Amino acid sequence: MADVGLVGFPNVGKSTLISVVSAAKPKIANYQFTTLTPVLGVVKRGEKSFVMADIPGLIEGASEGVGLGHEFLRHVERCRLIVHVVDVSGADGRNPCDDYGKINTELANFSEELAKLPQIIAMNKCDAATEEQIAEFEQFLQEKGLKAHKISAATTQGVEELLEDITGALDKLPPVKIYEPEQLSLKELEQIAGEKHSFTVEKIDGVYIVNAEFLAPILQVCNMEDYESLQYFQRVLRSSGIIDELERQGIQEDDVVSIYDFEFNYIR
Ligand SMILES: Nc1nc2c(ncn2[C@@H]2O[C@H](COP(=O)(O)OP(=O)(O)OP(=O)(O)O)[C@@H](O)[C@H]2O)c(=O)[nH]1
Ligand SMILES: [Mg+2]
Repeated sequence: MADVGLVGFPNVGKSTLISVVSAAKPKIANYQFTTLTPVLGVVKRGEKSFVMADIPGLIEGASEGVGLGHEFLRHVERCRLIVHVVDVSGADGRNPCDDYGKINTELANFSEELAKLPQIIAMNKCDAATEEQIAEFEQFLQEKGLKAHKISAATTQGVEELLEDITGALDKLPPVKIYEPEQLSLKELEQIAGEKHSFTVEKIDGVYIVNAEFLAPILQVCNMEDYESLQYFQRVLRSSGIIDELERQGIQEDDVVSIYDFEFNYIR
């Protein structure tokens, strides 16, 4: 569970940033989607510390499942603060003003919680940007009453001030929202599962990928090592129509089903 989530388009320098402020050593490369799964880093600030999460870059449509960011946005939802990283040098021929708007649209489309999270904006790659580029983006933000940190993750210019700002903001924010499954009774969960909920099943490379938002809280509470939990989960899959859909798509004994982080072999 992270305090701060780094959010931005691919290749804007999120992994570079986490690598200079923490001991995390994610892969960094000059192409999109270098980061495939979230990386956590502990940022130490004197006596204090906070956890930062580097997630795969988001692209347009991420809130509907395009690219890699989608399933990780759920993790960001539980962060206390977003650091929105923008490449102000336009290295990939992108426009930072457009980027900024597009990412926020994706966050808002994904959930209200994400849209409401406080944001600190980091204009990265200032070392490679022209003064005009920096001024233009600053002007764009100013019109919205916003400010950004001018940083270079590569040279660490401005990074210290960014961290100071993050620590100050975290001090004033409520603690990480810990999902408390025990607050949901089995009955309530059954109710969630019994209601009509949408899901999709897609077969990719022989694996049946199930996307069903309503299963997320259930997966959180079910300990799949535990027989009763597993039985319960199977009931939910059946009552929600997911099993029927898998069978309709021709699932065979032992085929792999993947639901978020949980994978299992289908058994009749
Ligand atoms: N000039 C310059 N290059 C940078 C800076 N920060 C990162 N880069 C370069 O930008 C490229 C992408 O950096 P990453 O940190 O991998 O970007 P990312 O946002 O994690 O990318 P994804 O994981 O694909 O989403 C690398 O070649 C970095 O060396 C910076 O401040 N200045
Ligand atoms: Mg990365």
